[in-house]
Amino acid sequence: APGAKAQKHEWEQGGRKAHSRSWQQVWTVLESGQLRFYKDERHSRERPQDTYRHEPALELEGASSAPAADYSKRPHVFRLKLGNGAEYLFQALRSGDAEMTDWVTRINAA
Ligand code: I3P
Repeated sequence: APGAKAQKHEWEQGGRKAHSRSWQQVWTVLESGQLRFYKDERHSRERPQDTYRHEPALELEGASSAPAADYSKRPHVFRLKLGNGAEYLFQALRSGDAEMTDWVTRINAA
């Protein structure tokens, strides 16, 4: 199931610190081995090409995800590491740790 989440980009591929590091609230869709981000659910349904800030989909092949136990500024946060080395934090905004665990499981299965 897609869901509302907050996202923070931490590292670019190649190990550079990400340029834009603030939290963004996004609607996230996991489908066909990709994560895509939208302004809201309506955009994801009606305008699937119109991703948040025109960001490309994240390819989950070679990616891994786990709870971000070392990040204590927000609750229900997990980390995504892509195969290319980029890293993101996500915060589950709907139903807490249960939702966070669900995302981690589904990302690792994708
Ligand atoms: C960032 C913003 C983020 C903060 C990040 C800042 O500034 O305050 O909330 O991450 O810190 O760089 P800006 O909005 O100017 O981009 P945290 O919430 O995790 O502290 P960081 O550079 O230490 O990741």
